[in-house]
This record gives sequence, structure tokens and C-alpha cells, in this order.
Amino acid sequence: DPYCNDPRRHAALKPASVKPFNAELPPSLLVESFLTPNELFYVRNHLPVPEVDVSAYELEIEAEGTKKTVILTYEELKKFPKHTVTATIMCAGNRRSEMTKVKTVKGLDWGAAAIGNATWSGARLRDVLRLAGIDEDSKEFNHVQFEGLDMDPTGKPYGASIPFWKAVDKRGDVILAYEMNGQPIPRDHGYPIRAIVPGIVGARNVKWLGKIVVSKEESDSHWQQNDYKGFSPSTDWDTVDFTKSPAIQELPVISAICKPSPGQTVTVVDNHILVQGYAWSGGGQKIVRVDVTIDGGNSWHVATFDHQDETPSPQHWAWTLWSARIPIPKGSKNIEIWAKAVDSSYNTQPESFKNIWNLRGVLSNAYHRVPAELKW
Ligand code: MTE
Ligand code: MO
Repeated sequence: DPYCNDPRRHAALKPASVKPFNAELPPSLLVESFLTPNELFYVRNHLPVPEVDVSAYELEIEAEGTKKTVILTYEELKKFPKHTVTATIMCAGNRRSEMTKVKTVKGLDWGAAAIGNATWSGARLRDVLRLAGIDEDSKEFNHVQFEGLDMDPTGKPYGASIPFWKAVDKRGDVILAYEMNGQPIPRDHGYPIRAIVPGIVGARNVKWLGKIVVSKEESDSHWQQNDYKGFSPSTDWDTVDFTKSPAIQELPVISAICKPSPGQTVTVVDNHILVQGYAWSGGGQKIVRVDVTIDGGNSWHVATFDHQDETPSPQHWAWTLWSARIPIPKGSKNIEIWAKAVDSSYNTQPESFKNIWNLRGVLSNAYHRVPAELKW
């Protein structure tokens, strides 16, 4: 069993699959804290968790076409100026279980908790690339590829790439992280070194980083080329051509109601109920508003932000936690709560899944709708 050396996991993580291990928290626990505790952070693994001995760890950095390779050990990476960012990581398939109800999609049946927020510390990728002799103004390179130390049975590693400009941008905050919330990165989240690419889809935040290739082309990995792309609702598995869509990088604005959770009975207090959730947008856009309705959009209530970082757009990497006290008309028994967020570019969420449906169930960011039964 290639998975026999996987780490132990917290009992609160609900598996979407066990081998490889993929799991999320119940949504009500997700919004308990602004920083998601390490052991409660969702896990998305495609392969067995590699066992890495840090004393033997080496990160290889290659600039394509130069035959020059730089090798850095764990200790050497720790000698770079330490940079800390608070960044939310979200899987492109977060909230897929709602999209698949419209019409079946292929992928793990994620609820609304394939997302987490943490502080990450490490060396800036731009500093490491500079040491490796790469000029940030170079026109030679378009992408930075990452390879994981986790491999499929044929020996092919997990891989992904990000645009070169993001990798070297002073304000891009891309780091080679060795700490998560002040602790060494746990095995499930990429021990000992993980790429943190704030504002960019989870899939490019490569764990167990083994190699970096600065290149003209994107990563040729399955996950960059033939997965994690969006398509028209009318594209099906017979007509899909993965070369025709760009790989997802920045994610669109999203929100979710985490309390109450779907189907939960809610007690009305002083003719009000309390609704809580998160909102986040990719590309470093800050959330500027969250709207909540219980009457199908006839009247909207603006949520209060319980926790939002001060950092401005486009460096606003962390999620916003929000709550709203919603007045309930006398005698209401069953309601449906809807939420939608607006980001600093005034982008907002689409109303329904029907018109954003795609065969892989990614970018699943329609209004979140949670039915609730009221108790007076
Ligand atoms: N990196 C490696 N090496 N292998 C993986 O399977 N999964 C990716 C990304 N990085 C993955 C990886 C995906 S799809 C996501 S959503 C995030 O890691 C999940 O990060 P987490 O498990 O720390 O929450
Ligand atoms: Mo993912």
C-alpha cells in the first residue's frame, strides 16, 4: 500500500476520499477562527505523502536553456530573509457538490470547506531566483514550474506552473514556505518546503517542493495541461479540448454561509437569526461587501466583517469572515439563506450554477444557498 506511511489526521476532517487523502472540515468549524489551525486545514493530495528527511533535502533550481542548476538545502533556504504572508488557499473544486446537482460533474465531492487561511513564512521566491542568476526583467522566461516530491507509480511527480511575472513580482508575495502558522509545515501540507502563491488557485501551491524550472513554457504536467481549466456549460467529455482553455491561476470571487449549515434547525432570538461565513477573491482583491437575503433577493442585508486584514488590493490574500443578524418575519418556518460577495474590482458572484456549469466542476462560485428550518 503506497499510502501506508501517510500521516495521521484529525478526526474532525471529513474525508472526500481516503487514498489519496482528501478531506474538509464541517463548515461550522471553519469560521471559528481567522487562522485555520494546521491540523484542521483541508487536505488535497493527489498521491501518497512523500517521506522527506530534511537533513538530506535538496531543492533544485534550473533556468531552462542555460544548463545552470543551483541546489539549495533546507538550512540554506532558511538563511534568506524570512517573509511572512497571511494567505487563503482554496481548491478550484471548492463547492463542487452544489454544481453537480445541476448536472453531474467529474471530481471530488467538495462542500464549502475546501479552503483555509494561514500565515506562511519562508524565503521569497524572487530572492531565491535572483541568487540563481535569474534577472527579473528577463524576456527569456514566461513561467516558473514547480515539481513535487510526490510521484505517481510511473515516477512522474505532481507539477504545476505560475506566470514568471507573479514569481518575481515584489508585490506578488510568492514564498518557499517552511512554516505554517508559526510551526514547521505539517507533512500533509508540504513538509519541509511548499510554494505559497497567494491569490492563485490551490493547485499551483505545490507541496513537498523538489524542483523549480524557470522556462518559456508552462509545466507539461497533467494538472497544468489537462485539468484545472474552465469550459462552456455546453462542452462535454466528447467535445472537450483541454488545449483550448487557459490553466486556472487567479480564482473568481466566492463566499459561503458556514453557520447555519445546510438543513440545520436555527433558533430565532428576538426575531433575528445569526448567519456567518467567509468571502474571498483571487488575485489579491479585497472583499468590499457581502449581501445576504432570506426572501429570494427582494431585500438584502449587508453583512458585518468580523475579521478582515488591513492589506490593500491587490495584495489582499486572506479571506474575510463575516456575519449578519437577519430579521425574521413572524411565523416563518422554512427559509433559504443566500449570500454573495463583492470584491474590490466590483466583481460579484453569479446567481446560479446553470450558466457557469463546467464538466470538471471547478470555479463553482454561484450564490451560496442554505435552507434552514426555524425554531421559535
Ligand atoms: N502539491 C503536490 N506536490 N501534490 C498535490 O497533490 N495538490 C494541490 C496543491 N499542491 C497537490 C499539491 C491542490 S489541487 C490543492 S487544492 C492544494 O495543494 C491543497 O493544499 P492543502 O492540502 O495544504 O490544503
Ligand atoms: Mo485543488
